[in-house]
Amino acid sequence: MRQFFSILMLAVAGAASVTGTVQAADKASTVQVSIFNYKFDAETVTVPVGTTVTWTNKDEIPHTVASSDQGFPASPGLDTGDTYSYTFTKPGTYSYYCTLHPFMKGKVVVTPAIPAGD
Ligand SMILES: [Cu+2]
Repeated sequence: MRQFFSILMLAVAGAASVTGTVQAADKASTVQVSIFNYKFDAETVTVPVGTTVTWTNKDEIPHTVASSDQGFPASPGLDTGDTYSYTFTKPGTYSYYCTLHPFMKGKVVVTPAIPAGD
């Protein structure tokens, strides 16, 4: 199980290709989210504040990344292979979707840099 988790973290560091919630590493870094097969993969990423999330369109058709509540600037149309990055500087939950395919939804959960004590 421990080994599986290590592999999981490597997958996240590369191109996130796991379903469900992904826990990022402690340090501020970049987290990759693939856009593939009309889905954001992973749909939910949990990252510490200061993390840059980079979306890469791996579909043959354009997609966008747009905040559901103006929590961050929307991407332009992303053609195949295009990327869009945003650095999240405030903790919170950022829901987003593709304006071309509104059923495509994702979420970035940004946690405080220092975990809250009891
Ligand atoms: Cu789309």
